Formats: sequence, structure tokens, C-alpha cells
Amino acid sequence: MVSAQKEWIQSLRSGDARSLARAISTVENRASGWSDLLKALFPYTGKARIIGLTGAPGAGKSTLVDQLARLYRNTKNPHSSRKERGLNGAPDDTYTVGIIAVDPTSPYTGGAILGDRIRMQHHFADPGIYIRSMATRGSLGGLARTTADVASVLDASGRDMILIETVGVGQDEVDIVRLADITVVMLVPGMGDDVQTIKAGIMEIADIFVINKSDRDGAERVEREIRALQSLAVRNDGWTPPIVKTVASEGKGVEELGAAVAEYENYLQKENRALKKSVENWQQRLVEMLRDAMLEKARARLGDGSIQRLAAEVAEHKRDPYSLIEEIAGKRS
Ligand SMILES: Nc1nc2c(ncn2[C@@H]2O[C@H](COP(=O)(O)OP(=O)(O)OP(=O)(O)O)[C@@H](O)[C@H]2O)c(=O)[nH]1
Ligand SMILES: [Mg+2]
Repeated sequence: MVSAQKEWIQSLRSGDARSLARAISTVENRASGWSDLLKALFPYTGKARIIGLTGAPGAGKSTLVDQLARLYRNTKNPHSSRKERGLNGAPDDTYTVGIIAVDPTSPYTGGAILGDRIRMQHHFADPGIYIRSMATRGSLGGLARTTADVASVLDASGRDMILIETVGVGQDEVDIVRLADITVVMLVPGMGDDVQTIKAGIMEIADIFVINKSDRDGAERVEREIRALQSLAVRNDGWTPPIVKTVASEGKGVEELGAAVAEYENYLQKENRALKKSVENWQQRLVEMLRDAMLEKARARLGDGSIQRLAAEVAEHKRDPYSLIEEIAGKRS
């Protein structure tokens, strides 16, 4: 078994898309062996740059991710060690890309998901770009955690840039982009109360703002609104998120966005900021992992249906929930 896993990892790391797909499915579905796989992959992680991109439905996220992927595929990676990975004849000195599209749960965006697949089709011939859609419904172990684990698999596979697209609507999405090294928040003009249409929590975590659909009226207004917001809440790390105007559908502003990303990366390299950010991210991830593990342990100990039975007892005031939890969690153990 162990050597089978070794072979699997070896072929995944050599750029084999099928092994990569299988690994992602295993992790995403929490299928048998998922944690052993992640354990074995962990030493190979930590090299990729993870860029989280979020914005309102239809803002143009997929279009921009597509453009960014193209940009990176045409940019020389000074740290490339791709030769040993042999990506089927793809240029081996440019950045390789992994894309995770976190499917929006809202039913009215269902059509856009299909659109994504069609729009991104032209990359499928390029083994240097790997695209994966993730289902949010029925996600095991929490969406943010699963997405982070899938990103780790892509990282271990040697992808240099991992782009995660998610609709900025809920806490899940905030959690996902928070786990990225670089968070890009996309706004578009002409959505009424522009900046207000994006959840406040997401505005705060932006490292870079993108105003897409700048071919439309009102881009300047959105920019002013962002600036006004920035003047109210200065980041305590001293970074002022730049604002990049794009027309993703025409590829305009994409290079500028690439430059803004590079600038932020440079900033992160200084004064150990990247490490600090990573520690913060892991702190959050560890708490979530621990919470899940403890809950699982408690559930296993109590047995199926016990929580429901206990809930009934509390509802009927047969016992108080506080002592109950202390008992289960073993307060003094
Ligand atoms: N006018 C204009 N249209 C754009 C621009 N960028 C994208 N679009 C169009 O906007 C529509 C939505 O683009 P998507 O890239 O699918 O948007 P999205 O944010 O990924 O959408 P969801 O994943 O459904 O939330 C498409 O018809 C794009 O062609 C732009 O800069 N200007
Ligand atoms: Mg999309």
C-alpha cells in the first residue's frame, strides 16, 4: 500500500494530470486514505503562491482568472525547476497554474458554471494549467478547509500559482480567501451602492482591489469609494491595497494586476511578513482542524443519534446543556 502511494505521489509530482485529479477527489470527498495522502504530500507544499479572487456574481472573476492564468503561462519563472516535472512539452520555464473554481451555491449562477468550462476550454490543451471546479454543496469538513486541502495538493504537484475563484457572498468565502497568500477583491461599476454590494468582511481582507468592467461608466466612482473606505480604516501592517482597473473581457489591466501581485509578493518577502501571514493562516486552520477532530471524536464516543436524543432532553428541560457539554468535553480531563 505504502509503495502504491509513493508511486501515486511520484506521478502526481511529475505533472501527471490523472494522478492529480485522483488526489484532489480523494481529498475533496474525504475518501479512504485522504489524511495519509495529505500527510505524505505536506513536505512538498509551501512553494506555491495562492491567490484568492472574490467578487459579486457575474463580476468577471472567471474571465480575469483565465487572463491571469494566461499571463503567468507566458511569464518566465526565475525559480523554475520544471524540467524534472516534464509537463508534456509545455514551456518549462514559465509559471504553471492551478485553478480552483468554488462553485457558487446560489442557483441563479448555475448557468455561469457551464460558461466557465466553455470559456476556459482553450487551456485544456496546456498541461501547465490545471482547472478544478469544487462543489460547495455537501462539502465535507467545511468548504474553507476542503479548499485549502485541495490547494495543498495542487501546491505539492508543483503548481507555481494557484488561483482560487469564489463568489464573495458568505462567511465560507471570506474564510477561503483569507487562507490565500494574496487576496484580490473584485468590484464592478454600476451595481448601485457599489462598494456596499460586497460583504464588509471581504473589503477588509483585500490586498489588492480590482475594478473590473472599467469599460463601463462609474469606475472612477468605485475607486473613490474604495479610497474613502481606506482612509477610514488604515491597515495595521502598513500596506495600502492598490486599485487596479481592468477590462477582463479584453485583457486590459491584466499585466498591471500581475505587477500589483508581484509588488505585494515583494512586500511579503520583507520583514518576515510571509511567514507571519502563514502562521496566522495556520493558526486558523489548526483551530478548525482541531474543532472537527474533537467533534468527530465526541460523536464517535456518543454514538449515532445521541446528539438528537440529548437535544430532546435539553429541550424538555430534563437536563441543562452546560453540564452536559462539560460532561462530554471532559472539562477536567
Ligand atoms: N463589459 C465587460 N464585460 C465583462 C468584463 N469582464 C467580464 N465580462 C463579462 O461578464 C460576464 C460574467 O463574467 P464571468 O467571468 O463569468 O463572471 P464571474 O464573476 O466569474 O461570474 P460567477 O462565477 O457566476 O460569479 C461575461 O459575460 C463576461 O464576458 C469586462 O471587463 N467588461
Ligand atoms: Mg465564475
